[in-house]
Amino acid sequence: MKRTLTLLATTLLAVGGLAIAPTATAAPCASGNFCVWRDVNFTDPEGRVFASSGDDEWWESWIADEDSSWANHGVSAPGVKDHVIVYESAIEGPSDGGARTICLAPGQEIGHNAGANDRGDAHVWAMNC
Ligand SMILES: [Ca+2]
Ligand SMILES: [Ca+2]
Repeated sequence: MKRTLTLLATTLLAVGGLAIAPTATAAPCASGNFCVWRDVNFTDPEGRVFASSGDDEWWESWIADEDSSWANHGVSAPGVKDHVIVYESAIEGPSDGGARTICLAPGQEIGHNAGANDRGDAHVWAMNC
């Protein structure tokens, strides 16, 4: 039942994303990865995608503060960190990354988000948002 509710919540979130970006399709992101694109709707001027299956506490300059769409294709399992939190600053002591710009549940794809646009510098996998 809990899994059913989680899937329902994920579906509702996905529907919300589609309402904002009606032309969005399933993001091209390999299973197990968190993917980021520099343009909205999972696109990039050079066809690049930032894909990461682990934490990255200091994004490379080409994607840092350029992120405009995001997809969490992490694989869910009991006890697995399957959510992804993006931070506005690199996580490098003494910085703790500062504010969270966006957080994605497993399977969630966000084609556009004005509040998080071009702000990310780091991401960490987590149990929850
Ligand atoms: Ca951008
Ligand atoms: Ca930033």
